[in-house]
Amino acid sequence: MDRRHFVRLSLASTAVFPVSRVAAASPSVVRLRLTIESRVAGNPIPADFCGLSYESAVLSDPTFFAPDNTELIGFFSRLGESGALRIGGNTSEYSVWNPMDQMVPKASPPLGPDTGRQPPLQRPITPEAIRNLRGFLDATGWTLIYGLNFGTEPPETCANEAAYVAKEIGPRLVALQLGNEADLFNHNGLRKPNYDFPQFAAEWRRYFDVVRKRVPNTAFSGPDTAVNSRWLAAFAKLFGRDVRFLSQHYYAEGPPADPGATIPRLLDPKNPRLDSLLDGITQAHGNAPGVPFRLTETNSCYGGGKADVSNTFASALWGVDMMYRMAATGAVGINFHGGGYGWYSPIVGTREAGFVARPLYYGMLMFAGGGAGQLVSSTIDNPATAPLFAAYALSNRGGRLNLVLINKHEDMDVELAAVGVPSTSAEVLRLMSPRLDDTQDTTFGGAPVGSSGAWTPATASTLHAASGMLPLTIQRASAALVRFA
Ligand code: BDP
Repeated sequence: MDRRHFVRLSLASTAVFPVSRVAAASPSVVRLRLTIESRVAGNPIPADFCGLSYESAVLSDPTFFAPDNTELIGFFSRLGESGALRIGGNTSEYSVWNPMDQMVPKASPPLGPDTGRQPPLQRPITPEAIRNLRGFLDATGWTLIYGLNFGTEPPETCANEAAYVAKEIGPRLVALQLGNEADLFNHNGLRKPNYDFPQFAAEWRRYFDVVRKRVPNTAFSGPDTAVNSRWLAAFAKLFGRDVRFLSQHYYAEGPPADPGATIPRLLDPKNPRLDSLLDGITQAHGNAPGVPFRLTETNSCYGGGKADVSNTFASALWGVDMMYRMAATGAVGINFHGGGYGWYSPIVGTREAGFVARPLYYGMLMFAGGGAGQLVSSTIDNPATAPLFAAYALSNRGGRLNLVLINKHEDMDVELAAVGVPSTSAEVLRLMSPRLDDTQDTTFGGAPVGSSGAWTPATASTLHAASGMLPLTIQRASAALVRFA
């Protein structure tokens, strides 16, 4: 059903609702006060904070990340002047460097996130794929984090690949990574069941030494572990001085067959897996002071995502909250994993069929609207009355105040009084969808994202703050970006 037809039908069905049902469904309201202290600076939001992550296997189709894939370039560019593309995932351990372009049959799309449910398939990466990738990065303004095959290739082959990648990608190469989720190697068949951190550290050192010798001016990052925060902290201690940034992954839920992997759990800010990640980051910072952290792979539900959870509007609210939450912890960036038609992919499709923005993309679009800059202090007076409401304030690079207000409550509107704001007008762009579990009708600023990432806000409303106070309502299951003039 096309979008317009759907909207018409839903309006019609609202109109014929019995009054009593409408009343019963009407949301409750909570009043909150948000105090902004613009002079109390929080963590910076770097220009390349926003990122996407794709499987290495995608490179086995050299036409995917290519300068003439203008449609995908449009979707990337819409997310900001710069961003970081991370190539890795499970398939990085089975992607083989093939220095001969002509001998390789092209892979057939779509290549999405590895679900872990198929036997691993070796796929070639050729020089042509790397040259085209550089063209793609130039067209988008994005940089690259590149995962080498530490799982099944010898360090010398990784060094050959790294040398070519470093030469072709040039200044757009931010870091090389060795190993995707080596903390799971002990039970995914890549190493023996007794594989532990000391063995990983010894191997990492050996690969690092060989590869770095070939590319002495290229930075590394790691450990790119899945969940074991103790490995992250231990890695920071041993290799903190050798890496540009530390990295780990995070999936809020999974596997998809878990009946507990639901929208309410995704939206719950209290998640033991997140607590473990945050603890690991704190310990890593203690072990390697001054070395930043980047969440190089994340999404809602591992195992390729979960239908009717990962692809819903809830993922947009989760995603934008996650981005600011990570920025608030001092992380320098985040990469949402995706590709193909994976349930959690922010952008789905193929060159042949075209690309479409999923709800999660709209969360990233909202983050792009807030822009790079510096977080500033913002405090909700009584957070316990609305535990699923999150607020962030930032001073953008032009020194203007932006507020990001995320109401994940399904049945409660938030009437906010934002105090300590400039007494000027503010533009409000809303992130909305008919329902949390809607998959089709998300809009930002009243407008959908079209082909090639085309987006022009249709309904940016203007509000006026008086005496440093701005009142506004953030309806249930929606978010708002407020940009002061
Ligand atoms: C991560 C892997 C990635 C998978 C993802 C998933 O790095 O390749 O696609 O899990 O299971 O652990 O969705």
